[in-house]
Amino acid sequence: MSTNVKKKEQQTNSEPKQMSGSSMLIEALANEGVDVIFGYPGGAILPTYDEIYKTGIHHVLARHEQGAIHAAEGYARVSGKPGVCIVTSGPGATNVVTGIADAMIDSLPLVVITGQVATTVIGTDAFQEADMIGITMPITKHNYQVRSVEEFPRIIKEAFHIATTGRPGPVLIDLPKDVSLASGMFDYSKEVNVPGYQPTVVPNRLQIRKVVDAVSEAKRPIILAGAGVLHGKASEELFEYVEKMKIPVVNTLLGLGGFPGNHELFLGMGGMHGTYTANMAIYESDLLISIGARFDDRLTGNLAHFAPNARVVHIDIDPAEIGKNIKTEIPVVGDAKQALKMLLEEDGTPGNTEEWRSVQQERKAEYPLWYQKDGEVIKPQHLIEMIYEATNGEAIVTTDVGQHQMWSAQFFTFKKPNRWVTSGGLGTMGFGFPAAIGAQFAEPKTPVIAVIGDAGFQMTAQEMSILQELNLPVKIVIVNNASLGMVRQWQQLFHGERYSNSLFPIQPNFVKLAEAYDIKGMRVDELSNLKGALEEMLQHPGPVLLEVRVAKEENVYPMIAPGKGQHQMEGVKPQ
Ligand SMILES: Cc1ncc(C[n+]2csc(CCOP(=O)(O)OP(=O)(O)O)c2C)c(N)n1
Ligand SMILES: [Mg+2]
Repeated sequence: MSTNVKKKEQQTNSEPKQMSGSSMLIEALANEGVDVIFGYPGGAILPTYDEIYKTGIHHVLARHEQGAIHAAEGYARVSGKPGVCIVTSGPGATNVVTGIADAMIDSLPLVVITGQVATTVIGTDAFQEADMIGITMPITKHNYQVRSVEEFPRIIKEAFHIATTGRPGPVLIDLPKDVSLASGMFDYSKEVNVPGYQPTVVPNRLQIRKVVDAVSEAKRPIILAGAGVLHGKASEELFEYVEKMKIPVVNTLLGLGGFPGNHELFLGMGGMHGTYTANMAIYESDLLISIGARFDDRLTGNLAHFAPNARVVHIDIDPAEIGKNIKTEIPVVGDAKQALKMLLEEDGTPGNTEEWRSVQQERKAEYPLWYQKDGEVIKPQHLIEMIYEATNGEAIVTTDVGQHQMWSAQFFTFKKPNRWVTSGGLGTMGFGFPAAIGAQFAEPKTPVIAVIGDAGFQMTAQEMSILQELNLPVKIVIVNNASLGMVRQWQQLFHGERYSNSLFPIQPNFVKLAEAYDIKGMRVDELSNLKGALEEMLQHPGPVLLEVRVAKEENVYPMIAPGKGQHQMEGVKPQ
């Protein structure tokens, strides 16, 4: 990756010394090993931006604060390190609220610094004042307002600790302008001690033994692997455990890549648009081992029909998840990696699952994901398969929200961890493109493809400025179905084909839009030209926007309709 921004050597100096609040922040970021921050300046945060100017710390200027925070999320998801975002008070801060909520529900470690008006005027409706502590209380893992410069180093230390340990999440630091200007002693301790916050990492051995016994008794076991496997860096242990115990695996949407998608025992994604094999396996299982998943409603469908005959093991670092949606027989509170290591140590024996596994193999062969090809019309599913082929499945894929997201989850086979970046819990349109920018910073050498809907792209398209400025080689593929495809699908199926505000008779010229930012723009509308276009896109050293006009009325199948159970999938077609 070649960028026009030069990064100064970061100094990590923890000798106590006198300095301003804003200098403390930059020093602390260097101490935390932060190599890039995403942000946007403004009045209340100006002292910090002055320090950014003086120190040359690597700052990426977004063109809307929402772009900055989604980039920080994409960076965090791919690198496993905390994403850092700095914005000003008032509108700058409220513009990052969606991203904070997104990071909270998808457990992404972020440290978000918002400028604030001076402590002397807080609460007076001062210019650009917004109560960020009140606003973000329910959507942050923790938040702080710095009331004096003396407490600032401790707060920064704690913020990074809280964001990255236990179940990761976003931590907000609200920094009043006078505090950032005040001078105090900077002593960046290596120790951190937050009373009342001691996440349980190592599971209880007795609970692990109960899992071992349950596995040896089970005839129809299944592992449901969620994002916790990725956050806990537990993919290798999961692989080893599955190979040893021969238990089939289902991934959640956010868990994709935590187990190789091309493995014999992988049954696909579960849930609303998952595979028939995966959902039926959960439905028929006698033992369901959930690792780092949270049984969200898009996964479970109607709870009354969810895994009705299964004993449930729930392994999660967050005790609040256990029993939240599903009755759990064997709770295991702890880190996914630790839990799997302990399960491997216990040396348990698998039950007799041969028949169960052969049922899964037959179903996989009989009910694959399918779509109908249609001459020169490009089917979106086919497009995703072709992106997979053109990149040998080695790319990082980010998506927005909608049909293209589900097709990407279905038709791109994720073989490795941290190659899949999507807004799962909040379902945030506008996420995918800026997240790709953050992903590219996390992995400069890996191709990053942002697969985005024609509507969602328009929510954060201004971030093409970052690609232009830094010559960042992100490839944008717009899956253009000239509609809010997922909304259109639901209106077709559940609202009597009344397409209220979901079709676009007129659209921007996406190619010209890219060209306005000096980005190579391409358009394809015939299948025979698609392969060549994808190759041209991938070979181009800089950023590219490729608009692909796809079949407009294609729907995502199979599907569990709202209120239905996992065994009631529609659009399942035997091969
Ligand atoms: C910020 C936001 N607003 C509204 C929605 C509701 N919504 C979900 S999918 C969707 C349509 C997305 O259209 P597009 O980006 O073109 O993707 P497609 O479904 O066509 O692939 C909408 C409006 C949302 N998820 N996020
Ligand atoms: Mg669309």
